[in-house]
Amino acid sequence: MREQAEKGRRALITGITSQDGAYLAALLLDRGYQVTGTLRPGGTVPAGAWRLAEMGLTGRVAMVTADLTDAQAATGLLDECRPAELYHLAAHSSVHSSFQVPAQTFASNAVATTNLLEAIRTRHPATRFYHASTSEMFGAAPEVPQRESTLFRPRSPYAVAKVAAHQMTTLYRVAYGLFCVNGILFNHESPLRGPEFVTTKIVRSLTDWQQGRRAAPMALGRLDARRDWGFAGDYVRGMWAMLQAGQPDDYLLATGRTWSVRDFVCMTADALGLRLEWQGEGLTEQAIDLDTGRPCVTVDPSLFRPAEVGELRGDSTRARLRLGWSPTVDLPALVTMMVTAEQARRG
Ligand code: NDP
Ligand code: GDR
Repeated sequence: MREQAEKGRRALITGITSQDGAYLAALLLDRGYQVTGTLRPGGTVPAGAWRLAEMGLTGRVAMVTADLTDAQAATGLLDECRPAELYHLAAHSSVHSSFQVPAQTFASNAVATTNLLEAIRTRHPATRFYHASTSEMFGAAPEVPQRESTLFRPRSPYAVAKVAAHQMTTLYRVAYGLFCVNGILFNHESPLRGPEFVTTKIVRSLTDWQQGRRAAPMALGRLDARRDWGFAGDYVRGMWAMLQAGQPDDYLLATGRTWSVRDFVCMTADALGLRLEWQGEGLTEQAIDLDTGRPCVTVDPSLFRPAEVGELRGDSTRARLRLGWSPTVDLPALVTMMVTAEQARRG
C-alpha cells in the first residue's frame, strides 16, 4: 500500500454525477482528498446532480465540464487538475440503450478512455488511473464463476466498447509502465441507482403499486437473466484500494452469488409486504397480487435485448487476498435498503 499521506491528495472523478461517483466522492472527502469531478457538456443541470445532493456533497467538490471524446479537452483537464488519482467512471452506462447508439457508445466509452490514457502518458505519468471495467465484458463466456482470466465474449455495443477501453488500459500499463488498473465490477446497486436499470425500476414500480399509485402492471424483459448484485458503497471502497496497491493490476469485484430478475421482484415484494403468485410461462408469465387478484408484473418482449447475457457470477478471490476487500451487504439487505430509501423519499 502507498505511504504518501492522503490528506490533501488530489483526486479527479470523471462522471461524478454517477451512482458510483457520488459514493466515491464521499469516501475520498472523508479520507481528506481534494476532489474534482467532471460533468459532460450541455444542459444546465446534470442528470445525476440529485445524487450529489442526496449524499450532501453539493459545494464540497469542484466541478469541471469536459468532453472527454476530444483529445485536447482530456489533456487540458489533466493539466488543470493534476490529479494524483484519476477515477474514470464517465460512460454511456446503459447496456440496453447502447444498441440504439453504438457509435456514440464507442466514442464515450473507448475513445474517451484512450484520450485520458494518452494525456497521462504524454504529460502526467505519475497519475494513477482507474478504469471502470465491467462484468458485461464476459457476456456469453461459458465459464461460471468468471475470474480476471476469463475470456471476454461481449454481447452489446456497451460491452464491446468497454473491452476496448479495458484492453487499452492494460496496454498502457504493460507498454509504458504506468499505474493503470481495471476494476471489473459486477452489477452494484444502491438507493442512488438510476431508474433505467432493472433494480430501481422494480423497487419504484412495486412501491407505487403497493401505495395504490399505480394501476398498470410493470412490464419487464427477461425474468430469467441472472446477475451477481452487490452494494455500490462496498464497490467504491474496492476502487480506492486498487489505486493504493503496491503494484498496478486488474481486479474483479463481486459477491459470488447470483440471482434472477424474478428473484429480485420476489424480494422487493416481500420487503413491501406484497403477496405474489407467478402464473404462465415465457411471454405469458405474470405475477398476480394475491390481495387484489390483479397482475402487477408482466413480460414485454420489446424490452428483450438483441443479445442477452444469461448468467453472471464473479470470483473476487484476487481482490479478497491482495486488497483485503470483501462485500458487506448481501442482496436481501440491499433490497431492504433500496425499498426503505424509496419509501423515505415519498415521506
Ligand atoms: P451511472 O449510470 O449512474 O452514471 C453514468 C455517468 O456517466 C453519469 O455521470 C453520466 O452523466 C455520465 N454519462 C452518461 N452518458 C455519458 C456519455 N455518453 N458520455 C460521457 N458521460 C456520460 O453510472 P454507474 O455509477 O452505474 O457506473 C459508473 C461507471 O462504472 C460507468 O462507467 C459504468 O459503465 C461502470 N460500471 C457500472 C456498474 C454498475 O453495476 N453500476 C458495473 C460495472 C461497471 P450525467 O449525470 O450527465 O447523465
Ligand atoms: P445491466 O443492468 O444490463 O446488467 O448493466 P440492467 O439493470 O439494465 O439489467 C440487468 C438484467 O435485467 C434484465 N431486465 C431488464 N433490464 C432493464 N434495464 N429493464 C427491464 O425492464 C428489464 N427486464 C429484465 C436485463 O435484460 C439484464 O439481463 C448494468 C449497468 O450498470 C452497466 O453499466 C454495468 O456494466 C453492468 O450492470 C454490470
